[in-house]
Amino acid sequence: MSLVADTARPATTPDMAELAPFPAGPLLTEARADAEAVALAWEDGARTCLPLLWLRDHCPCPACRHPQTRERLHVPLDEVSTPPETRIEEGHLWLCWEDSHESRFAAGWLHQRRPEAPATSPVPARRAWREGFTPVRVRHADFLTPEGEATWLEALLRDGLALIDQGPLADEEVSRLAERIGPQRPTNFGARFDVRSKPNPNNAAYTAIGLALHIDLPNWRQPPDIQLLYCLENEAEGGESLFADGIRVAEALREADPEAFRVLSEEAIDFRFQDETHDIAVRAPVIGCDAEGRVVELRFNNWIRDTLRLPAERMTAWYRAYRHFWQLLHSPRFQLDFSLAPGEMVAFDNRRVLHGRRAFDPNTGARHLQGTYLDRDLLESRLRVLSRSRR
Ligand SMILES: O=C(O)CCC(=O)C(=O)O
Ligand SMILES: [Fe+2]
Ligand SMILES: [Zn+2]
Repeated sequence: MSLVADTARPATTPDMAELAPFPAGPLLTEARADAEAVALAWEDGARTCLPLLWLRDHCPCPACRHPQTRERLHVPLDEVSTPPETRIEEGHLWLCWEDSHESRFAAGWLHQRRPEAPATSPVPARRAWREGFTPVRVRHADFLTPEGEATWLEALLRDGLALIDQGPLADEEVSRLAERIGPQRPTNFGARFDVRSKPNPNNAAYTAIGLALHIDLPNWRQPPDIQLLYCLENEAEGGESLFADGIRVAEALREADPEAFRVLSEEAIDFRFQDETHDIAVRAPVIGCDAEGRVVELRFNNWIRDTLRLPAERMTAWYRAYRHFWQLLHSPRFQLDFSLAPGEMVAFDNRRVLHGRRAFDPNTGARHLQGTYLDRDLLESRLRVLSRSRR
C-alpha cells in the first residue's frame, strides 16, 4: 500500500477511502505516544491528540478493513494501554502495536478527521421559509447536468421545496427523474400514482375536491420523506397548488400559543387508512420534536386522522390547539400558492412542507399529475456523490 497523496481525490474523502489512494493534505511534523494517546502536529500548525483505542480501531490495513468493500473488519474489544512504537514516514504516521500489528495512516486523512476539524458536508441544513420565499426552479435540461441536479437537490434539502420546469409532456417522466436519484418508495398507493379525478376514489386526492394542507401518509410509521408531483395536464378551472412550511408555522404556533404547541407535540393521536386490502395505522403526535425540542416533522392530515382517543378531560384542549394550528397553517401569510404548468414538477419534503390544492372543475378541462416518493437518504447520498466530482 502506498502512502502517496492523490490530489485527484475530493477534499473530503468518504470513510471508505481510508485505504489507498489517500487524500491530499498537510504532512505530519510530530507524533508522540503515551499510554493513552498519540499527540500529533501537522506542518500547517494543526495539533491533536488521538486516543490509542481510536487509532487501533481505525487501522486501514487489509486485515482491519476489507480491501474490496472497505468496510471495517476490526472489532474494538481489546484494551490498548501500551504505547505503540511511533514514527513519521515521509510525513505520514506509522505505528507498531504491542502484538506487532502495524498501522499506517495518511497525514491528510488524520487531518480531516481530527476532532477539532470543522465539519464539512455538502448536505445543507434546513432553513425555514421567510417572508416572500420563492422556490428555486431548475430547467429540466439543466437538471440532467450534475450542476443543475446538485443545485436542485441542495434547494430541496434546505428549503423543503424545489421545482423543475420546461420538461417534456411524457408519461412516466416523474419516474425517470426520480430514478436518477434512487429507487421510488412504494406505498399502498403503488410506487407511482396518478392524481386525477377517478371513479370510485380511495383517496381524496383522486377526486376534484379542494385539499386542505396535509402531509401524505402520516398513518405510516415512516411517512415518505420526499414527494414528487409532475404535471402533465392542467386545463381545468381551479386546481392551484398550495404549500406551507410546517416547521415555520409550528414555530409560529410555539411563539403565539405555547400551550397549543405543547398539546400538539405531546399528545399522541391515531392516524389510520383502511380500504379493502389495507389497514395501516400509527399513533403519534401532530408535531414531532427531537430530543432538543426542535420541530422535525409534522403529521397533519385531517382525512385520515382516526377517532380521537384521549382521556375525555384532555379532548377539548386538543381540539382548541388543533384549531389554532389549522388557522395559522392556512393563513395567507404562511401560504405559498401557484398553478403547476404542464411540464413542471414540484418536489417537497413531505414530512415538513404541507401541500394542498384548490378544488377544480373537471368539466372545464383535464388535470393530471403523476406522483412518486423518495427517501431523503437517497437525495443526500446523490448530493454527496455529485459533490465528489464538483470539488
Ligand atoms: O392534486 C394535487 O395537486 C395534490 C394531490 C395530493 O395531495 C397528492 O397527490 O398527495
Ligand atoms: Fe397529498
Ligand atoms: Zn490493521
